[in-house]
Amino acid sequence: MATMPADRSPDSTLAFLRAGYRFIGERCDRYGSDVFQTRILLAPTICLRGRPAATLFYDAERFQRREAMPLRVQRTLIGRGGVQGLDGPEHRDRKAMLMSIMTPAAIRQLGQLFDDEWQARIPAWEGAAPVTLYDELGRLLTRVVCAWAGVPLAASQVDRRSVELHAMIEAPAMVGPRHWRGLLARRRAERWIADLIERTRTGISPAPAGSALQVIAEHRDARGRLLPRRIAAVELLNVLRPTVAVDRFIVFAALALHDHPAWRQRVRDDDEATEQFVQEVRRYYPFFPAAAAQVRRSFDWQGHHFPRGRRVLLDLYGTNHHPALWSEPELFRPQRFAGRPVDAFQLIPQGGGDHWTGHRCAGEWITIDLMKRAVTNLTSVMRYEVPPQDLALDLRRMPALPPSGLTLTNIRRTA
Ligand code: HEM
Ligand code: MYR
Repeated sequence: MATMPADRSPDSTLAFLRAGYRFIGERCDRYGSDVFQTRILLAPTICLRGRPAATLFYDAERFQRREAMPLRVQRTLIGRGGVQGLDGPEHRDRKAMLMSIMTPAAIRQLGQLFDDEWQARIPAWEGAAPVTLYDELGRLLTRVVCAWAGVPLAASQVDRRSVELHAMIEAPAMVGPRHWRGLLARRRAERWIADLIERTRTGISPAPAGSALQVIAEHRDARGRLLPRRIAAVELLNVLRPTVAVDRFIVFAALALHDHPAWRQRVRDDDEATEQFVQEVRRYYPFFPAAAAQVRRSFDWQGHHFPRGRRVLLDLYGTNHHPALWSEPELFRPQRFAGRPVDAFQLIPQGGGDHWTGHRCAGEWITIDLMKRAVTNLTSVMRYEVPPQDLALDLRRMPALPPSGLTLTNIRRTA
């Protein structure tokens, strides 16, 4: 049995928080190995990156998700009792419920709402002083996803709910006030949505046919039982929160257009180029750093022992930047995706493997669709200038965002 390289320090949690997205990759480079062992939150943890590792990580015979996510991530970002922590038949059933929402027609409907709202906002932006794209998109996506999902949201509540959904996304890797804000936001948002589920079930607030609200409120498990309303709330928030989080990817897309202006012309009226551009944004920019699982039964892999119960982290960012998988991974080059099918274990910003049978992101198609529409709106529907500002991405901060939130000036509608 080979000895797995191991961090020497008794606990690397602080080092992880300090190093951010490069934590696993830096150590893999240093040890010359895509597998090493460390301690995070005091628990022994095996870190992995690369394509063979991703293929292993998504083998549900070997790994389970029960209790795999650190409690601090559950209490803020993903909630407790939701699909992310289920295994086996229970996971299949819950995942099928969520995937049933993601039909091509429903995705188109969400995209249409998004385009309509974006274009309706342009006059307000035209008149205004500098517009911060991140803030605008956060509120816009909150309104759009609630309307699409059948969740009533008064105009006066948009800011508040948008702040709550963002607080959950910003909290998991933070200590102090940012973390506490995420804890509080999750409690409030779960109460809001659990009440709505109750009112929907009793007929006080009927859900639009086919909406995410209806699907989740009325879902029955294999034994014919409705989901407990708090769990139904966690699942509906699993649709609302990450759709709002697409604002970060759209800011990254706008940043990429700014840094690589030749692509502004290429993506215009060219669906293939837009697709390549969006895939490269998802590969290149840092978002979800790592996925977590737990060894279900002991096994050996590539000469290394994986004992039962051991926590395992798969480096999503590091796999998307792996030098053996991507030529010049630190360059932004959308053309790398030209004429090449996307492999299920190589480009994994939203997890790898299969959407139905595994834990791959349920909202990946929504994400890609919204990003493509955003790129079209930014290049073919309006023009703008990007004044001097702090756009430096700090990879130590999870989740990352350019500090300015991307400020735009002189916005004009062009189409
Ligand atoms: C799971 C990333 C958008 C719903 C995941 C996972 C990642 C991820 C890394 C976990 C994969 C794993 O555990 O193996 C992202 C990123 C997004 C995004 C970076 C960009 C904003 C969305 C959207 C939705 C969504 C738009 C829904 C509308 C989910 C759900 C799961 C999930 C329900 C749990 C799947 C399961 O455990 O089976 N996402 N996601 N995500 N995502 Fe996303
Ligand atoms: C979602 O809302 O589910 C999708 C986007 C959230 C990404 C937030 C990433 C923050 C850092 C999480 C650390 C997890 C480490 C295992």
